[in-house]
Amino acid sequence: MTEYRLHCFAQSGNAYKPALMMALTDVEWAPVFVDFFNGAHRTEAFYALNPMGEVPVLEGPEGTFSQSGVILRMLARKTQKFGPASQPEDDEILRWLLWDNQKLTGYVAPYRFMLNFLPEAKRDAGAIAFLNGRRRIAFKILEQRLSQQDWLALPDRATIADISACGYLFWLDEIGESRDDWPAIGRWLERLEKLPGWRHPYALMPGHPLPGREG
Ligand SMILES: N[C@@H](CCC(=O)N[C@@H](CS)C(=O)NCC(=O)O)C(=O)O
Repeated sequence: MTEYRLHCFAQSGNAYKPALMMALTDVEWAPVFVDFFNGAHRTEAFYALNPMGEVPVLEGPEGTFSQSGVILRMLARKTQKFGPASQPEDDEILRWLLWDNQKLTGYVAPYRFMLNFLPEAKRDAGAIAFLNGRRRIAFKILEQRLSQQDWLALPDRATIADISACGYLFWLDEIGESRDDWPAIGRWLERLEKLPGWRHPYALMPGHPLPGREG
């Protein structure tokens, strides 16, 4: 039997984080499709699974977990991969996980959502401009960090901080960005793509393309 069940959908970079972690660590898992764009995360059944009403949720032998950062930390402990080897490393990894959740993914995800998935009539130009400004600051911080070292939290190896921060960045085209304009980020994404087991989010999780967007 499959060890883990990840409630996810292809367009979710937050779900991609644990999906990628499991792909990179050879953990046995199966996706459970959440029909997010038809409101499946707003149903009683989903709130019973996660009172926060958020994807991802991971079910496994250790229990039911939400928040990608918590899931990544649990999987790192379980697999003994991409995690810390000491308390200072743990602190540094957590520091970047929190930064990613609030300042990088926290702005990139709604920005991409508004540009790509929200019907045009519902788009708010002011909100889009605000999110674009905030996510650009996060891009600059990421670019600066990665021009100093190969990996985000620890200089010499990939950790769950990298797996978290890259969550939305294999969709640079959907954010109106290009690796050419962010060379250190681009080289880091290439390093991630070379990790054994790496796959693009649309290849790892169900639900792509969205109905009506085929071809
Ligand atoms: N910090 C959370 C963010 C999760 C999140 O925002 N997921 C989106 C899908 S990608 C969601 O379920 N949004 C529903 C909502 O915000 O109401 C994590 O890392 O798991």
